[in-house]
Amino acid sequence: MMDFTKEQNNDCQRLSGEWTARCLKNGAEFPFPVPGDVHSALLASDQISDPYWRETETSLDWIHENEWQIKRRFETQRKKGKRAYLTLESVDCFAIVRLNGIEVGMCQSQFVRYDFDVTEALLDGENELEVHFLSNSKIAKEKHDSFEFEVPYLAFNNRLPHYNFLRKTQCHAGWDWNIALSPVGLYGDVILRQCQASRLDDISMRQRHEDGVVHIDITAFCEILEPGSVRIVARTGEHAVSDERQLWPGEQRLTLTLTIPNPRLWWPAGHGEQALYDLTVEVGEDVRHFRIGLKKVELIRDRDDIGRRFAFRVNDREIFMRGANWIPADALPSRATPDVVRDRLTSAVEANMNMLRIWGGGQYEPDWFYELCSELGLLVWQDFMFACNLYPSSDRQWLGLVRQEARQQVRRLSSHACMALWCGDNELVGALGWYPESKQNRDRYLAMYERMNFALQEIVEEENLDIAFWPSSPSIGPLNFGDSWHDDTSGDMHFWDVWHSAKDFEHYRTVRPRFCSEFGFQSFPSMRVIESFTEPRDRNVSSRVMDVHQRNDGGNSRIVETISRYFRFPDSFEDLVYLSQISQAMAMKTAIEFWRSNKPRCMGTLYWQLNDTWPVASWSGLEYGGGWKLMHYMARQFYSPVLLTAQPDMKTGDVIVYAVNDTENPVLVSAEFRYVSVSGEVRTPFSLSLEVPTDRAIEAVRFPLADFGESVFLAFNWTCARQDFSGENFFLPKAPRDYDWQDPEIEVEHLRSEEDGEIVRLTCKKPALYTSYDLGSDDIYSDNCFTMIPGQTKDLCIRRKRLSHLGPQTPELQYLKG
Ligand code: BMA
Repeated sequence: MMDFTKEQNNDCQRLSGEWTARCLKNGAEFPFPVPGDVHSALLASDQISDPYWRETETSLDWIHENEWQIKRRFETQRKKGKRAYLTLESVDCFAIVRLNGIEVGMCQSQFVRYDFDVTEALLDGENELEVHFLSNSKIAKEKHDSFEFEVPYLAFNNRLPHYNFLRKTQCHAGWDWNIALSPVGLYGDVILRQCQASRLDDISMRQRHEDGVVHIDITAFCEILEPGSVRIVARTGEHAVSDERQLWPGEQRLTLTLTIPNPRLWWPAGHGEQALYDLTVEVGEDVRHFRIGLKKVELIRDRDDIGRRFAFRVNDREIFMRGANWIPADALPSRATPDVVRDRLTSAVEANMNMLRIWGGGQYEPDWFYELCSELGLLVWQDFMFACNLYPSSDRQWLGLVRQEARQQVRRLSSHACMALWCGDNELVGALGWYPESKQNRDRYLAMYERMNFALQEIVEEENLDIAFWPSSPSIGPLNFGDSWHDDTSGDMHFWDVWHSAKDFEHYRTVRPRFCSEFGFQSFPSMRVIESFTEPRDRNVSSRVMDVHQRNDGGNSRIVETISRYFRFPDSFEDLVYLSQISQAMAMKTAIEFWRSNKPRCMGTLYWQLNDTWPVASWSGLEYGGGWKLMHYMARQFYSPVLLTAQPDMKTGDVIVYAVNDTENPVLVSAEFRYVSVSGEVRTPFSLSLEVPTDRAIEAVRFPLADFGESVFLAFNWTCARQDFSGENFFLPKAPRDYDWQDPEIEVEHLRSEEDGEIVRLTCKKPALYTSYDLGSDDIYSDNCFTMIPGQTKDLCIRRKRLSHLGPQTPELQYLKG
């Protein structure tokens, strides 16, 4: 969405705010805040109950099966001789727009900005604007039924059928982690513009970095309404440039270059400053404001003796990408506010992430989302919005709509410092092999796919905004339609064998991806979140309600089976929930530490998935509401910029400790290693100092398996000159269930310190693994998933308090039991 919120043009009137909605089925009227969605407005006016509660979901299907009308009245002063345009940033999805009873336009895509000419319909004085939403579910079916041949969708993901015919967030129809509400609404701004000589539509930017200067090529895409001269000005701080052009009516583009000497570069988190510049662009009467960052990003795909590399180079420095996949912030769009999103993105950075992939089954996020990413130092891998289904792109009208979407979005997002990559889709190459129709007639569906994929590539490359295009995620490479779920020699990989094929965690060590952009393991959210959607009688892993809040067929069984594979079976539901979170943390730790130890063969890991859209069992590290699961705490450790990790030598069984350094300079690391027995003996401290280079992981030390002895594990910690690069880690040569864990006799003391405020001090008599002090809390602790060793104290402090939608909770210690 273009940031009209900051538009300063005097003839620009925002029409967001209080509207009134009417249900066309029963005539009920209720207030409708814009931006907003129908479900949230119905909920706010007490006409429906909480969609996330127990099994409420399907009882709300009448909402997407119906038509809705939203209206508002507004006063305006009609400017003589000016043309009037109504700009709607994001309408979900099919809707007829009427001004004073006159139809002024029809919206067909949530991802396209519409600029309707309302010159004839606009009145001086009072006006009435109406958006009439049609039923997207009905239109999806009609489009499917009238299509030349079958275009299948993933039925086990999508409870609501045929949404692949709609340009609407695909997971609105349900996903293997999402509720299927199919929201309807106006998500961006609604603006009335009265324009004399020109109307500014899009602005794109590209940067050219030379010695000591950055040139920003700014292109303004305008509709010229009267022949004459148009002035364009761009300024940031003390630097400005302007030009005046004689233009004829019609679509025109104006370009101008602003040069910034002695640039302060923008860096991803952990690699330098997130320097941002305020930039203003004026075109005729229109003014737009941007916050830009000066950075260069390249996708490195050099051939090597393995295949081809897949790495990002930012400002001439190769950077290992540590991150996760982003899905929409909430299944109810009105709840995805900047405050909520800021909290989730802050959590990502706090876990040492520097990249998020905006997954193709979600949405292009609003400008403020990318501004937050730029401010926080998160690079964005941006998918185009297609996922897992097949798409009707042999229909030229449909493809035309996609082209319009792609052009607008590529231009809109070009000014954001965080942008790193445009990717064609999520898993569409693999999807060709998932359906009987496309298995039988692969030629047809591949040709259809390639029409769309090529259109997207063409747009990214024609716009030429210096962000690379990658055909699909996963992909081995351009025009390679092979299996990138298993090929680890080139391209990006989705590695799902552990979760979806029930292989053990050690199986992560059988592949060495160049870049793993998806892999994940599920867990339950904390008891506190479970309590928010259940009655006490539902709190059992086999209950119907727990099944409804699990969208991946067999998911709860997989969780339970994994628990019994690695742990002694728990006595209570609470313990099972806790163990599910440990399993997930162990899975991701195993994968990510192994792949990081393969640097530079592997240059990035983005796990599935950062966040949740509603309270559900899922692969997320942040539960619904943003609380940190154990895995997110673990992520802060396995993503620490300097990492020591123990890996088994597949041939000898010895334990090799690798040192990994993702910072830009070599670091001097001092490490201490201990053998710890379940009964609490701590043996032979072994220390080591070494310099760790930045370009590759190195072997630091080897421990023969024979040295371990029964019931012993390895614990180690390291320090660096910079405190925030220090860390701790451990390695169990056997599964946790093969140890007789004893009561650790943990003692808790509450202290206060000047610097950190309240401190929780923990000590133990026997080792305690995966200790958690306050699972499901709104407090973000300095740690909440740690190993306790006799003789060591663990001090916890609260780093941040989060806004909560849940009631209070009292901390409760949890640890691995024997
Ligand atoms: C990936 C994603 C999603 C899905 C996840 C878990 O492949 O792209 O489609 O939610 O797997 O199954």
